Amino acid sequence: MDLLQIAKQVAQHQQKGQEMDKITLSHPKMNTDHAYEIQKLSMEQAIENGDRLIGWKMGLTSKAKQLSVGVEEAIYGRLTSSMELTESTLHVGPLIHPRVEPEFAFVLNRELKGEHITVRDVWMATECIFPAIEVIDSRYRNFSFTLEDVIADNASSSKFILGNQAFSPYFTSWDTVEVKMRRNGEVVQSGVGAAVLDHPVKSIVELVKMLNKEGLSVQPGMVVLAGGITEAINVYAGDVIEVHYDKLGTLKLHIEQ
Ligand code: 0L1
Ligand code: MG
Repeated sequence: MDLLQIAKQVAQHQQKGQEMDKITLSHPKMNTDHAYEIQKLSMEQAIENGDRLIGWKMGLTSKAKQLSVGVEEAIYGRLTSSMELTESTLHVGPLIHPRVEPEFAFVLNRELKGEHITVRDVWMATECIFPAIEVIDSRYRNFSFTLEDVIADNASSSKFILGNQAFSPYFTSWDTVEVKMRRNGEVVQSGVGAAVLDHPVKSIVELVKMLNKEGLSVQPGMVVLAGGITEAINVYAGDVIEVHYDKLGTLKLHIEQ
């Protein structure tokens, strides 16, 4: 299996917003180690073309999410500078079948690494937390994939936006924050922070442990999306998405062609 060749194809589909066949159809022996290597190599392609690694995301962190895509474990992906939206508008023209989900984003102020990482280590290293919206856009037809496929496709990462206001990690109990997502004024999803591995901080612990297996770490200044608080919803040009985070305010995303 030529992992670099596969990674180049994945990178092209990600860059052009084009659907592709599941890699496991042509490479049924691909395992999760291969898949994370493909993810790394494909993101290196993007970085060679001018993008920059700015953080990590955790995906499939809730039972509901795992059930909805038929995958039974949390995964991680890489976030790059070109994924960050700086205006509250998402252009769906270049994307395939985007979905959005509310998340919390942790920003770290010191390196986090090692298999013995604790919740305390994460709190000591957390500079601030933002309410955030993640846009996922699987490159596979019908959002249908195996665990290995979705890892190789950078955990469906596409775009993300952070709120304007950062919060102290001690501002609230993040597992109790209630979240409501509206599409064009109608509530379409609601959830609570505990949906993310019982507490979003545990997602950061899990990420550090997973990265450690690859000899990687979370660097100071990096942003980490902890995982979806509700199920993701499809979005279409003309939609207005509003996510209300109890006590933290509301994030709006205008969906345009
Ligand atoms: O961020 C996520 O939880 C998505 C991970 C990949 C699975 C999917 O595309 O739904
Ligand atoms: Mg997510």
